[in-house]
Amino acid sequence: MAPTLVTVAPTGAETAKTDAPALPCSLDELVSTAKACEAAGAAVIHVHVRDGDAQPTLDLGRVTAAIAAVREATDLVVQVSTGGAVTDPETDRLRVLDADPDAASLTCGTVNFGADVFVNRWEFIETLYVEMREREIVPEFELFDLGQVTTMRRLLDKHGAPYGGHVHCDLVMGVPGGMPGTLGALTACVAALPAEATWSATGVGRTTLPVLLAALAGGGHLRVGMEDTLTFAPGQPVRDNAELVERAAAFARLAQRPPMTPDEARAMLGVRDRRTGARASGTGAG
Ligand code: KMH
Ligand code: ZN
Repeated sequence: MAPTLVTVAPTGAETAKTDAPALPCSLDELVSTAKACEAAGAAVIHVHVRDGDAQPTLDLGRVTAAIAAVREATDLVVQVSTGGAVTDPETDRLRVLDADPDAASLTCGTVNFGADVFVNRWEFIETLYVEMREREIVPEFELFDLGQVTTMRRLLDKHGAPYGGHVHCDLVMGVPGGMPGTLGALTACVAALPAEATWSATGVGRTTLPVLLAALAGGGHLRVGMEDTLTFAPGQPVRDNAELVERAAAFARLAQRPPMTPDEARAMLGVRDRRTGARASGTGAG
């Protein structure tokens, strides 16, 4: 059985620091979270950056510093969010690719997002995709409903394979406005993916555990983190991101599909190794 890729999404753009004090917002908090989550079994980190007031930002200097700091402190594959916050303009969302991440998220359609709308026009999806390939950045297709699977396939048909030659998707389930976090929805999406694609699934809020268990059962990979879940159990706030990664890793071991290492994730995803020195030669533990 293939090992399990565990991605951590530690921060997101929606939650206020005041509502979840454990949310990593400063650079120091992001780096210590990344280290703890790597030790707990994560191989990829999905990064949203906050400013000095803990507000979401796509400021290129901050994003570049965050990516460099996580890369310096861990071996994790560093995936930047191009989704940002629902209010972010396309120009800012595109510019984060200049921060030289290993990978970047790429949402394949517009979706209602609670009371907001997460806008992803076809032309913008194409631009992000082509620009990622020119920069040798591996996309992770973020798919919030079945129609976005179709759009991803249209993109691949029109523009060819992504950098690295491998297609990896994250099915984001349970967003109010997107697909529900149900076995039926998961099965429909997985059946519609290209045969050679790999996929993970993310259940937002109370769909976290059912989606996690269904993904493991279905041969998929896992994304967890405080971007998606703030409650560990009914009435019990999440302690920190590492607690969510530890639980995901424990379920993966139970399923006899233990967490893969960051280097195994690089190989599976086709990521170009941007680490330098000891880390690049695989001796950079710690
Ligand atoms: N914050 C959401 C509006 C992504 O990171 O690519 C979009 C999002 C997806 O989180
Ligand atoms: Zn995100």
